[in-house]
Amino acid sequence: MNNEKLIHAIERYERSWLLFALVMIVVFLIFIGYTLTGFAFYVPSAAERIDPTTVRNEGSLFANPRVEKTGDNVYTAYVLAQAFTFLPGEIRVPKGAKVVFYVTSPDVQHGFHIRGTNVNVQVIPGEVGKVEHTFDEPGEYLVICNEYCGLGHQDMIGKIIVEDK
Ligand SMILES: [Cu+2]
Repeated sequence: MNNEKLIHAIERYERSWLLFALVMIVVFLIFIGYTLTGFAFYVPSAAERIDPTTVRNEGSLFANPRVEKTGDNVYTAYVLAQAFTFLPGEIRVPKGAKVVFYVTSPDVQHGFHIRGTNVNVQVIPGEVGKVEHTFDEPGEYLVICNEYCGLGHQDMIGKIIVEDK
């Protein structure tokens, strides 16, 4: 093989790899787009900033951690993730309800993961994290802190009860 032929052969080889990489990128983009539309994909967002030192004071959105009905089959939960509990410790909603969670921390960083769902938010003091989920299956869901927050971290567990009615 003379030099020129060899260079052409390499170019062809390179070109096929480039093409393969491009096809894979397109395939990945299609998969991501598909999950965005088909799997109740929800990106947690920072809803607003809040002063973590006064978040428990009267007048604050989180002074009284709670879940309330805010629409037709829509519930809004104001959750305080603190060392080492979630408030409210138990949230009750009916089956099929969409629950909008606002979560914040008065102390250190925590995690808010609802087992068996794709809800998984980092809870940062000073920020209100917003995430939503529709509970189609009745049952008990555990809320787990999955960001290390101190000695009680492994016991930081909450509960969501989805009632069948
Ligand atoms: Cu925690």
